[in-house]
Amino acid sequence: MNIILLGPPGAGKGTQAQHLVASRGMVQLSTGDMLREAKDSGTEMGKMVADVMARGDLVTDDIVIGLIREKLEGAKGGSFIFDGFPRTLEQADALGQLLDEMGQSIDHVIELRVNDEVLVDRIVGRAEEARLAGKPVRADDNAESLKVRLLAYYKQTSPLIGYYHAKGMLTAVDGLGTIDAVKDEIAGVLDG
Ligand code: B4P
Repeated sequence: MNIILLGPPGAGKGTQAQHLVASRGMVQLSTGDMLREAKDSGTEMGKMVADVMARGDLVTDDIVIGLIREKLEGAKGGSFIFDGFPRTLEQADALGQLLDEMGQSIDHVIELRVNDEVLVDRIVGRAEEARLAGKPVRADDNAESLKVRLLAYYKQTSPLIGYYHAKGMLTAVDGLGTIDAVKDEIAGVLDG
């Protein structure tokens, strides 16, 4: 089973993906994690994307699609969770084609619905928690970058809701509940 977790920044895509990895042995493909890894290890590509990510803008489609292609080609099967990918219609088309070539498809697209006030609280809260624990704070976890991230979501990513709804793949889940409540709702969709 392959699924896409769709939703604005801080909706809980990464959080829920990790639960699915632990509970179902699925394989998490997070483009955010891949890009942060490239940035932290100082690769050429990492240097190119660092400013874009810190600002809160989307990285270009060709870079992100390239990362996913590489992961899928290197994978030895398994059930994939696409976490934070696709984020544009071009990425969605590319994913469809890549899976098609592998004889696979997307089974569920889960849209995590959370309002902007809660998103801001969560992201600012995560930055505060990291600061208190003496851990590094994500360069884009601040009020200014978050504004740009939300704009990018509404402008470039939210059209995917209609795109997948038209294909009959989309289920919206209330992302406002506790982490466990959201986890149960997602399990209901996958097992239902
Ligand atoms: P991502 O890494 O995908 O980050 P995100 O959207 O901000 O986070 P997510 O929704 O996973 O939230 P999380 O679970 O962490 O992207 C970062 C950047 O990378 C993008 O802005 C862009 O620049 C670039 N990028 C990534 N993919 C791209 C693509 N495909 N194309 C172009 N650019 C791309 O949760 C956040 C916080 O909320 C955590 O502290 C968590 O504990 C808390 N939380 C989660 N669920 C909760 C709940 N139910 N209740 C209370 N708290 C909760």
